[in-house]
Amino acid sequence: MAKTRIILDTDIGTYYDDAVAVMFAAQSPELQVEGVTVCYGDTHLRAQIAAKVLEVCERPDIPVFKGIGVPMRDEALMFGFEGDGILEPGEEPAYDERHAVDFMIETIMNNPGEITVVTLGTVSNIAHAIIKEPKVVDNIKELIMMAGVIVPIVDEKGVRRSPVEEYNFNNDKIAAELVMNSKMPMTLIPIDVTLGAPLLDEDLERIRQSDSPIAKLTTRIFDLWPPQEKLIYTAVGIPTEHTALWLHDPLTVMHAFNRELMTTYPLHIKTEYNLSPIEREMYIHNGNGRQEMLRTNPKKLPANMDVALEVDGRAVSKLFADRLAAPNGLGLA
Ligand SMILES: [Ca+2]
Repeated sequence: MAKTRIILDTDIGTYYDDAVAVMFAAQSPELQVEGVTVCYGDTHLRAQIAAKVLEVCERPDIPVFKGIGVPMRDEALMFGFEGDGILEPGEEPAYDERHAVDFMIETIMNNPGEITVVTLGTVSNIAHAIIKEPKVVDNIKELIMMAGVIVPIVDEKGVRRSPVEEYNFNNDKIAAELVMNSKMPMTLIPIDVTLGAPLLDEDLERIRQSDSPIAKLTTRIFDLWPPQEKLIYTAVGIPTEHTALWLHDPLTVMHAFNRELMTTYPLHIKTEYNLSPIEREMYIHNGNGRQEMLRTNPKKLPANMDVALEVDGRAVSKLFADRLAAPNGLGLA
C-alpha cells in the first residue's frame, strides 16, 4: 500500500510527547516523512533537538527545517529545560539550511493532493505558508492539528480536568485564527480527546524492557520530564494531581494513517476571543489591557472541518509501545 506522505511540524523540546511522536513517525512503515519542521520560540534549538532524535532513530534521510519562532502577536514562552536528556552538553546536530515555510510550500505545491501536514505545536509555519503561497490551501491533502479544546472535561466531582483554552493555538493565536478560517481540508484533534490516551503502565514497561536506542531514549525522556510537565500544566490551567504520560502528539501522528483509533465528526468550529479571569504568561492583552484567550467553539452551522471527539485510549497506548519498544527501523524497508 502507498505510504502516507507527511510533513511533521513540531515544537519539540518543551514537552516530551513531541520527541516521542517524532520517534513514532520514524518507526511507522505506513508513513513517508518528507521532513520535520519546527516552530515556536528558539527554533534553532528545536531543530537541533529534532535532528538528534532522528539520529537516534537512524533516520538521516528525514531532513529537519527551522521555522517560525515568533508568534504573530506577543512573544514565545520557553520554559528553559528544552531538550534535557536528548542533547549532550555542547552537542550541535546539523539540520537543513532551507526555511521550514519554504520547504512546506515547495513540497505541497510540487505534490498536489499528496501531502498531509501534521502540526504538534503552534500552526505558525503553515499560517506563514498560506500567506506566502495562498494556493497551498488547494494543494495540501489534509492538515491534521493537535490543538484546541472542544468539550472541556469535568469529572464526576465537578472538577475541570482539561483547560478551557488550549496551549498550541494560544501560543500563536493569530496564526491559529488564520489557519482555522483557511477552508483547507483539516482535522482537529483537541486536547479533551488526547487526554483520553495516557500511556498505560504495561506498555511503558515494554518500552523500559527494550534495549533499542529508541526505547532507551524514550525511557530517559519519560524519567526526566514529568516533573517539568507539572510546570507546563500549571501554565495552561490543567490540574496536576492526575497527570499521566499523555500521548497527545503521537496520537495525532497515528491519525495520519489510522482512522480506527478516533471517531471524528464533521463540525463547524469558530475561533473566538474570550476574556479570561486568571493571569497567565500566555495571555495576550488587547487594546484595553484586558487578557484574552482564543477559544474553539462548536456552532450549529455547516461543517468546516472534521473534529475528533472519541478515542480508543488502550489501542493508542498499545500501538505506541509496539513501535517504540521494537528494534530501530522495524518494517520500514
Ligand atoms: Ca507539541
